[in-house]
Amino acid sequence: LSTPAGAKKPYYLTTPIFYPNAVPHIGHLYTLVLGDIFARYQRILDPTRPVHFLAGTDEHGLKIQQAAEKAGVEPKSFCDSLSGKFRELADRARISYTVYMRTTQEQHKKAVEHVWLTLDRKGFIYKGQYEGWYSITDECFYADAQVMPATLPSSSSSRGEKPAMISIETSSPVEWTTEQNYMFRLSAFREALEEHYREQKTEVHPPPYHSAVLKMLGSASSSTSSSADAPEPILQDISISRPRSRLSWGVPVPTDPLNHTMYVWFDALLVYLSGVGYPWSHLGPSIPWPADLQIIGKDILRFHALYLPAILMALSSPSPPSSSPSPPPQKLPLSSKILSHAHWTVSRQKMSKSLGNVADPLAAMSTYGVDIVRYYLAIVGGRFRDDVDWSPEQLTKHSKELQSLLGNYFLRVTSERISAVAQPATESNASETIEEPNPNRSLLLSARALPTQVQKALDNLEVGEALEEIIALLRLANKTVTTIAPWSASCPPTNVYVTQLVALETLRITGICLQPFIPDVAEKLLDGLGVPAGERDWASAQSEVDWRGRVVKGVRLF
Ligand code: ME8
Repeated sequence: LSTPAGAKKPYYLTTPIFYPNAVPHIGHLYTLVLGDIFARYQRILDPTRPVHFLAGTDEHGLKIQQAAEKAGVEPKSFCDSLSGKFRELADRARISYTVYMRTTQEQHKKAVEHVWLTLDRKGFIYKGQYEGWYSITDECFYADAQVMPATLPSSSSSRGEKPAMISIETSSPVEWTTEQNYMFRLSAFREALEEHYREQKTEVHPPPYHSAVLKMLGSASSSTSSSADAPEPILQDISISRPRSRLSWGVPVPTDPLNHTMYVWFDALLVYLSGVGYPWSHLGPSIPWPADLQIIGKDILRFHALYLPAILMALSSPSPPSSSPSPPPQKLPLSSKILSHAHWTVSRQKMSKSLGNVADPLAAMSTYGVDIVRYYLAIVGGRFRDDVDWSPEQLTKHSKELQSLLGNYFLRVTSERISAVAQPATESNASETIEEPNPNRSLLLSARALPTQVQKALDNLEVGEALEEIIALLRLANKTVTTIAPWSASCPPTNVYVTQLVALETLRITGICLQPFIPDVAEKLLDGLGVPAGERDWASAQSEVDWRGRVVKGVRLF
């Protein structure tokens, strides 16, 4: 089936946009690397399909306003400098984003105003009294059941009248807040959302997070939930503005700009639309919407799995009959997949500036190399289910293993000694020249199976599994060459030749599959093997190559 280039809906993936209230840490790099793995994978899986990859910074809200105040700088210039640090991190780590969106950009504010006015016209916004425990750190309200008393360090517990309270989940301090705010009718979407997730129309991965979403929706589905579980509060309407007296740093509410500023999360979630040109006149093949994959940390699952989808549903719903004639609503489908990952800790604790345990991603990349850090984050953090601890010892262990299995192997099988013995046999390629029984045959079969296995793992969003498959093949390759010992005088020349061909073929396939994870090393490897630029896609990994006449140059990969 030949579809002309450009006629396919682009693949669209997103990472969260980070708060530029402090310098980035290793957790931010981790999410970016995961995004980059999928972006690069999609590009080589189907080189004719454009990939849009959004990253950026979330620059409004009380947290930024206060951080800027503390630094004695205007919020915008405060954000300019810190947003730059996030972008620098992404560039240094070779994150192949295509859009770097900042919520202070005009394009974003225009889109957000459009959404507000549309929702208002459709009756999904009303003014109401809102009370709850507000955390500035987390930029959200908590219910009574979600907070507990705590003793806070003196600097942050200066208010005498109430005991200090913190969020049970994040330990962030919260304050009792009562306000007249604009509210969004989130509760109107509970049933539709429940049905949507029950039918797996959006898949939240890994599955425990899918169940968590259903639980947030009050669905009694999960077989694990027992009557002893505390009842989850069902979906309530959310406050989507703040009085301007308290929050001035944000997008003014277009219907009440002097008195109200939009709640930072309302504005932030819409970046996924504004970043790819919303509002569109219609959804066509060149528009990337809906997102194919949204990668987030587990801390912001509720916002991505409930709030954004409800806003999209509201935008897609018809206008009330009483309102003035308006165009038919544009259907805005929900994202296909959400990948929610666990967190990185340092010394088993949440990273925090006050604890002084923040792992610096730029320093790590300078010390160990960009691809080594990417590899470590992906292989150790590739299962997403449990929190993982940042450990330089583990990093070194994984780095050594990769260098030995890939780097040393490459140098071994391209060494002059082997190449000198290896004579082009009359037969045309590796698979034809192998005689049974020969460990080369099983290595070649395993190598040929690799792209399908890696593809299966990545299509299932199992990054760790994909890398494990690659490492398992490299282990087998190393074992095979050690067993055959082509460098020994007793190894017959044909066997030396076949061993080298199979090794080169194994490296070529591995190199193609490794491109999403460690792009620089993979490039050096493929360059060394003389693989042309047009033969580095997934389909090429699955086809055979005639090595005759190719010039292979063993180079240091690390
Ligand atoms: O929440 N381990 O921004 P944020 C792994 N602006 N990942 C981590 C992490 C850790 N310890 N800490 C942070 C916000 N992350 C909002 C998002 S989206 C419309 C708005 C990653 O700067 C992870 O992806 O607090 C997490 O969800 C995100 O950074 C939160 O970044």
